[in-house]
Amino acid sequence: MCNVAKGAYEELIMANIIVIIPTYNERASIAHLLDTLELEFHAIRGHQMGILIVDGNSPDGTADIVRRKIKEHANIHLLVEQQKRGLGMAYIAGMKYAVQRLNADAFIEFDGDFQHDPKDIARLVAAFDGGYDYVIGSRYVAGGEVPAHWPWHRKMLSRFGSLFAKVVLRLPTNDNTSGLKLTRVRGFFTALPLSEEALLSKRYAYKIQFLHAMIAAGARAKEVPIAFLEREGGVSKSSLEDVTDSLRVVLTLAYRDFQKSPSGF
Ligand SMILES: Nc1nc2c(ncn2[C@@H]2O[C@H](COP(=O)(O)OP(=O)(O)OP(=O)(O)O)[C@@H](O)[C@H]2O)c(=O)[nH]1
Ligand SMILES: [Mg+2]
Repeated sequence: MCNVAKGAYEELIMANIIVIIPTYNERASIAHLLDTLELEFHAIRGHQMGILIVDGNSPDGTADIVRRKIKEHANIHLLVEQQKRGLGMAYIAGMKYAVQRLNADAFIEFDGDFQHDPKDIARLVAAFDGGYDYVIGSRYVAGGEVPAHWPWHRKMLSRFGSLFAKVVLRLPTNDNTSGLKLTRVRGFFTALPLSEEALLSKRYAYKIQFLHAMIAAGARAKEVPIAFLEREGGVSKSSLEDVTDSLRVVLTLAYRDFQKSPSGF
């Protein structure tokens, strides 16, 4: 009797949460990252945790390392794109796969180079358990940090970019370009711009469009402070084009909002 009641309770709270990790030439960190995530998952009670790697057909053999890890852990999945198509494209492919093929109730966007701390996943999941629909690992709330070694212009661009998006798009959040976040699927998945045609940027700036779409869909958003770390090996794929692209995405979304609003701003 007692077991039946416990079973029913677990069924009620159990969610299938998929951590989506895009990779391009992350051979240096991926095995260590997957092992660390698997260890951290032990600390998360009441949910089924899985990992989906979306590899941009990395020439350094990242996908082969993932295939070896899949033999050790049944909850790791791999999607290999024909070629590197940009971060936004990798994520929309990953999100569709996570929901349609892996039946995800929530997914987490996570970097493949250890810049996100695997320990923070439990904190994002705790906020999801608290009823939030969109949980952002935030560098720009009390307790949040960016890498100390970032040059001043990168610190300034990141901080100013977030502030610019907040003011222009009237967002309630402070870190509007964070790469670490959890999205609740039910009630929100269909509100996301999940096609190449709907996506305003195939690159990093897709993140601003997704945040804007979640807030417009009425998501309860929560920022949890994180320290964004130094990348562990490998090479950065971000470039100045991501900055101009982000500016273009913010202005396009603002223009669309303006067109929709009968009274304007
Ligand atoms: N599949 C795929 N993965 C990508 C692509 N671009 C970047 N990534 C991965 O996405 C994650 C974030 O990219 P990074 O290059 O680390 O970008 P960033 O964290 O903004 O830049 P750094 O702070 O300099 O590392 C990493 O795991 C990359 O390997 C892409 O076009 N396709
Ligand atoms: Mg990185």
